[in-house]
Amino acid sequence: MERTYIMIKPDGVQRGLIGEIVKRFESKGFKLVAMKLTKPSKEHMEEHYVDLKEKKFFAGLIEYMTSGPVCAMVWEGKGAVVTGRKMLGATMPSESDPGTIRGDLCIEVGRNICHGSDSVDSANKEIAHWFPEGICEWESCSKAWIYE
Ligand code: YYY
Ligand code: MG
Repeated sequence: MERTYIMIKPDGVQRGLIGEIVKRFESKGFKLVAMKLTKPSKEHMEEHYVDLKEKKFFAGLIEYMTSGPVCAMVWEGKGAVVTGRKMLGATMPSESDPGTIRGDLCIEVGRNICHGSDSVDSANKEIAHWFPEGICEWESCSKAWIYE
């Protein structure tokens, strides 16, 4: 089953939106297989966003992302990567549809409250980067009511 790395950014944590975001993934039918509140080092966050290191917003992004704890999660389910991105909404909150997390809950790109993997490949890399200890395998009792 596909897995995606979803992270509630420091603004999402500070604004008390962990429950709201977790609720959306739970209600959708995805299964939570890893979760922790953590204050990553600058080096750890730079590695997470290494593909963006040439961007002019990189330094500000790293400063914002290391300004407080993040809630790191792995969610599992059919199409979790693509659907997770749809649930987050567009990178720019002004372009995120109502009904998406960013579309409903934030205003500025530099405070867009959540991260989601953009491909299965990056999901696997991000899961290994954030959860070197591994994830929690378990069987959900609702599986037969979510999948046919
Ligand atoms: O994957 P996603 O988070 O939707 O966008 P990315 O292009 O990977 O950029 C990561 C992160 O960088 C974005 O969520 C906010 C920030 N950022 C920014 O501050 N200003 C931009 N013009 C583009 C992205
Ligand atoms: Mg991205």
